[in-house]
Amino acid sequence: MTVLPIIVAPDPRLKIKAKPVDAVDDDVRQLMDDMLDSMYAAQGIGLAAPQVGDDRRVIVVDVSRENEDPQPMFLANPQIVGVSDDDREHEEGCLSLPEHYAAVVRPDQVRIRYLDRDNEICEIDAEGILATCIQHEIDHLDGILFVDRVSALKRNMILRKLQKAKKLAAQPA
Ligand code: GNR
Ligand code: NI
Repeated sequence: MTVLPIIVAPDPRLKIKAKPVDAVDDDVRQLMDDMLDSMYAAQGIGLAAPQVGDDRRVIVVDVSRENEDPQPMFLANPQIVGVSDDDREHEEGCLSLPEHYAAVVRPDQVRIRYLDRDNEICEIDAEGILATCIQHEIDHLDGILFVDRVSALKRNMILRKLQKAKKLAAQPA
């Protein structure tokens, strides 16, 4: 059980384009497990490797509710291979933008191709919160945060507040 610290914006490590893994081996599985521990510890429903300072294309997701059995998903090299015509707007949050929320419009349904924890190629159709979450995580792998998908006014307001909080936290008492 390893809980890794989650990087908070603004930070250049959240802006990188992550690199595909060659295969899901023991090393990648270790990363997936540490990410899942870190995600649960932070009470998130998804986490992407760049948020813990790793530049591989790996995400973990669990959108089960608190009163349900956990449903962890492990995805390496996730790719959107199909999207619905209809969109959905969802209030998004991000562990790298703590305490900030904004409505983001994305396709309601997506088909995702990925390598699972056993290095098998899988394809799933996702909709609703699962579709939103997986798209949010794939964005992280491309250096995109949800604030990049809202108005410049909202984006700058959120990023300025986070920048200010960092500066204050860095001040000696
Ligand atoms: O925990 C999270 N909740 C969430 C809510 C709406 C849309 C996306 C998310 S993902 C977020 C965790 C996170 O920052 N993943 O990158
Ligand atoms: Ni996020």
